[in-house]
Amino acid sequence: MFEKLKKKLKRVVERISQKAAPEEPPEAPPEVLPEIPPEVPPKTPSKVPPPKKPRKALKRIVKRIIRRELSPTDVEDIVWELQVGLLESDVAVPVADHIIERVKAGLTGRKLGLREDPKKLADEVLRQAIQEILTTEQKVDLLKVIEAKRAEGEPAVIVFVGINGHGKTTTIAKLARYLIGHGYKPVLAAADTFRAAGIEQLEIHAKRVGVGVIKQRRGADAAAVAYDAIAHAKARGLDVVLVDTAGRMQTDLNLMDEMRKIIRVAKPDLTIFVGDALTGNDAVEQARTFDQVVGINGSILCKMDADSRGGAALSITQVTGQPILFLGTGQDYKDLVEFKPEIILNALFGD
Ligand SMILES: Nc1nc2c(ncn2[C@@H]2O[C@H](COP(=O)(O)OP(=O)(O)O)[C@@H](O)[C@H]2O)c(=O)[nH]1
Ligand SMILES: [Mg+2]
Repeated sequence: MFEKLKKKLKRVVERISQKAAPEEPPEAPPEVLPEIPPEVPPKTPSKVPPPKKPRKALKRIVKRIIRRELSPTDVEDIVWELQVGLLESDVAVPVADHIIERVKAGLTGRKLGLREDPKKLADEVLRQAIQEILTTEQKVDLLKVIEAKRAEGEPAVIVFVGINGHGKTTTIAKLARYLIGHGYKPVLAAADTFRAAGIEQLEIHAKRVGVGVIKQRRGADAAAVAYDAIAHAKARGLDVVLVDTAGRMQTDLNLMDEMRKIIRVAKPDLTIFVGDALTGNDAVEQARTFDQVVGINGSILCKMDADSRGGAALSITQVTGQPILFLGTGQDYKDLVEFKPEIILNALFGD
């Protein structure tokens, strides 16, 4: 995960370390020994204290070694390299700018003591900036949402939106398995009625993880399928309805109308965007579009196992203002991890 971005950040850390490292003291001039004239009787030791000048000079050098301050030029230099690295990794421009501002603020005027490790300082400043952009005020706890609905005797309804082929159906199956593992009873709604394959794929996954599917024929009204599934869950006392939807390009106006209708009818407790991390900033733009049209409460990013650039993961939280809930880390149903900023930070700064 994030191999390329990790390499780039490592270079930035090295650059900071070099700039923040204490300067070597200037080489001392070769010692010139005064020639002692022969046969001169040794002088009696003088009581005059040694001249002050050399001591002062020595003090200045030591001070320079101990306190090497990063100049604005040093910082600009470092930040330039960081900016290039982030943009090459497909981090969204406003997010890259934010990281850079924080790094600038963290480095400018910083003085390093002799015993301080400049690499540690560099790591800390970068880590903190990235942690910030991965954290939202908005917190979403999926299990808590389900619990709260269960307390009301209602199923929690979760609608998944996103572009086809990016991992929505697989992720829904992974989540069903996850919820069953946590003692809940989910049911899936095959509201991707646009393609016959859409319904079949969901059924295949559902069978494998052992969860029921509510479906209608191909071309049926997607909102009606979601409605049926909710009614079914209520009648059977199930806890969660996971609604799969069609995902043509986000610019498709019919699709967006269909999404709005599903949301109006299903009144979901959560609407989750599922994106493909490999598409980088495109995934972030899709999330933003879905957010504008139907409002999302969070994202799930798939294919993290294959993503070497990290741009989507670093950008999506800030751009949408909504948290990442899970990461898809492989094609198996168990390959779903609850999101924590540390996962990203460890991938980027771990050994
Ligand atoms: N490597 C990897 N592949 C994934 C992941 N999630 C989904 N996929 C694959 O992405 C492809 C499309 O997934 P699918 O769920 O059908 O996408 P949908 O069209 O959005 O419903 C499938 O081949 C999945 O196995 C993931 O986290 N890692
Ligand atoms: Mg699908």
